[in-house]
Amino acid sequence: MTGTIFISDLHLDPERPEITAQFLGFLEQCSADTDAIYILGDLFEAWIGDDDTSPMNQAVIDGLSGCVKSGTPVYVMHGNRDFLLGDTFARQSGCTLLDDPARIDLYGTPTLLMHGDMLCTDDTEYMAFRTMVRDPAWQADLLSKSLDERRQLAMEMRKSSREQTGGKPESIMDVNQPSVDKTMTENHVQRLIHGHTHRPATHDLNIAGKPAQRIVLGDWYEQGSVLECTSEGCRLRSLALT
Ligand code: LP5
Ligand code: MN
Repeated sequence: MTGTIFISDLHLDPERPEITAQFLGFLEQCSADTDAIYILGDLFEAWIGDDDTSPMNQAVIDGLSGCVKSGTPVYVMHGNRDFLLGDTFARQSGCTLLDDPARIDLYGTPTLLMHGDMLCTDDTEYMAFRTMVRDPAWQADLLSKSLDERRQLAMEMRKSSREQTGGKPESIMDVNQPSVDKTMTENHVQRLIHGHTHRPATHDLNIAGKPAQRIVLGDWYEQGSVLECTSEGCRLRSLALT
């Protein structure tokens, strides 16, 4: 792998071991040519706390740690499924947790990285839910419950989310364009990279009177989705599942 790699929305789940295997194989391709890997949220289908040391979680932590030890920094942003990833995960995997949004210098181009959910401002019910679950006091209260209780709660939340998203128009679950414009303008960037919507594409925009780009990463349900950037530019490609 060459340059800087961006992925998101892998939704790793013990029920889909083939995706985890694909991801672990992908991490083994870290090499001296890989400058960094950025995982922009929803690496896991549901993360209920760093104390959940399931075999899948441990295998993923070991894979990430191998890549970091070989010299490639790996950055992880929270998604709406793994917002409970914490310091223990970061220490064990060697990954650096990133704020959302995070502004980086990508080979000379200021670039804003986000999971993407914050841009879906038309989805007012989700925005209210997000405010609740990102509250440190709410999180501390949840983390004080047993793993079994948290597992049960996560299942209920997933069920409720499936029911609600099934009834929402697709347009509500996409980014709100004025929110994109405002976020890019406020952060002084002409390039934004995010995931969450599972609609991989490169959108040409005009921000502050200048050409700009919004690059959307795809999910890893049917195939992988990888954005590779070098000093020459960025290439979004899909990765066939083996
Ligand atoms: O995730 P997805 O693709 O189905 O839809 C998202 C938004 N939904 C969510 C909710 C998550 O799926 C819930 C699962 C979290 C797993 C980890 C939990 C760990 C903590 C718990 C255990 C310790 O993010 C969905 C958006 C959609 O993306 C598109 O952007 O629309 O938003 C919703 O569905 C929100 C609903 O409208 C309202 C909230 C439903 C859940 C309410 C459960 C309340 C239970 C409270 C328990 C304390
Ligand atoms: Mn998401």
